[in-house]
Amino acid sequence: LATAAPTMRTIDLRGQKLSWAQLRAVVPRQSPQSLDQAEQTVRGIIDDVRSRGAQALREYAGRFDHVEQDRIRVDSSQIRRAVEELDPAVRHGLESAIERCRAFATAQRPPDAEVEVAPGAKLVHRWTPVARVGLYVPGGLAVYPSSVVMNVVPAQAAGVDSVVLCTPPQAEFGGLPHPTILAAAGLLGVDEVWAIGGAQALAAMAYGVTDDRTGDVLDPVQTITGPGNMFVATAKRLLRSVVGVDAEAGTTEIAVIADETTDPRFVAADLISQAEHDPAAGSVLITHVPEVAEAVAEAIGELAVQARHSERISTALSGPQSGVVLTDDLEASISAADAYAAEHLEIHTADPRQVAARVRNAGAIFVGPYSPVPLGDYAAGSNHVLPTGGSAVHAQGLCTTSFMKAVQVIEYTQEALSVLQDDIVALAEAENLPSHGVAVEIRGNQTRNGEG
Ligand code: HSO
Ligand code: ZN
Repeated sequence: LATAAPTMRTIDLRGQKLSWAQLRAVVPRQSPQSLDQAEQTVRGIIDDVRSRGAQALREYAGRFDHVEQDRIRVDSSQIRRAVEELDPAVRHGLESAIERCRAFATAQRPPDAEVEVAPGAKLVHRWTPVARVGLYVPGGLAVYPSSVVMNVVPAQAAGVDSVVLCTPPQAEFGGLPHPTILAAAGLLGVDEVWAIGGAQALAAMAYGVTDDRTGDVLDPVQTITGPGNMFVATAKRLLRSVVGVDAEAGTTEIAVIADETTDPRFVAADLISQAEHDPAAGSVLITHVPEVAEAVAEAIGELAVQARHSERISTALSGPQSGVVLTDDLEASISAADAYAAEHLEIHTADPRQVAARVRNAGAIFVGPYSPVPLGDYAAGSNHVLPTGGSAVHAQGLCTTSFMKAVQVIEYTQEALSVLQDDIVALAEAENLPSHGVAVEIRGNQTRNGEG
């Protein structure tokens, strides 16, 4: 049965002078109702995994993934076998992605900052990797070996000591994760993989789990990263006080800024490509040229019905989280894009680089007609774990520093300290914390005594 061509809603902003807050409110978004519901469910799952550990994980695997699990941790031999049996074309794709991602991730390693702010007053901003990190790779409607690459490569470039990967068990593969995911882990040298999906995986990594039935131990991690659906994104938000997490990388989104030079077929294909992920995915076209909006709609009509996942695509494009935003001019399109703060923003204009330079809020910006989002999804070398839901106003995509933290190192000489003695004593007195001042004075007095 053919699915009807999807209709995107239109948000007509022409002739309106909206403030930033008003713009933030009118751009397409997922309904907050479904997010609230997810929060209740996820809270229950996290508490359950925390208190009942592996037993709870086995129950969720039965309920959500329809598998009965003997071992939850994947045996290394299964990972090795998956690498051996990997389709050579897929292997080539993964290896080339790993190479480009590694080059970009390595270049992101930040240098330590060292400065002598005054004679004998030395400060170092010293970067160190997080010791142990947990990486989540989703299952759901698709299989994501590419997400293994996106999580593991920057963690390795950061120099973390240990990596655990969690990904859902699959009924089709006897309760093991998808073999291509295992193969990707194997190619990257990751040997700790657990077949746990969804919010329960994040809870397991945050609190740690001992599997009494097998003796396997999942040690707790300090940072969890990875993309996922609404439930995974919610789990990250709820676990933020327990572990470090990367940005909310929930249901995927794409926004496109178009003008009269845009090829509507390119744009239609790209909007459809991200809608393919999930019926809740968001695809947004922003343009001041109504004819282009019409041409894109027409091209979507043609391409969407032919797509393998036409039904899912149609649901996503017709949903409240998708739409066409009509603006007065390119300037207004840039403001709308900034307010939407897309996970992925494509720029298809006469001078795309110039427009890109003026955008502040986006997870990743794809510049010009030959930089489509699927390039970034798989092979560009950039990361595809990116902030969604408008969080790109404050958050960034996964990168090497997501797995690092800086320690501030302070080393003053006695002379350098004595220069500040009066200042510190005065500030300590002003804060009614005089013992702070004493800790400095006591060192000055020693000198004077020593000098006799
Ligand atoms: N577009 C997704 C990533 C992905 N696409 C993986 C295909 N595979 C979120 O950035
Ligand atoms: Zn994608």
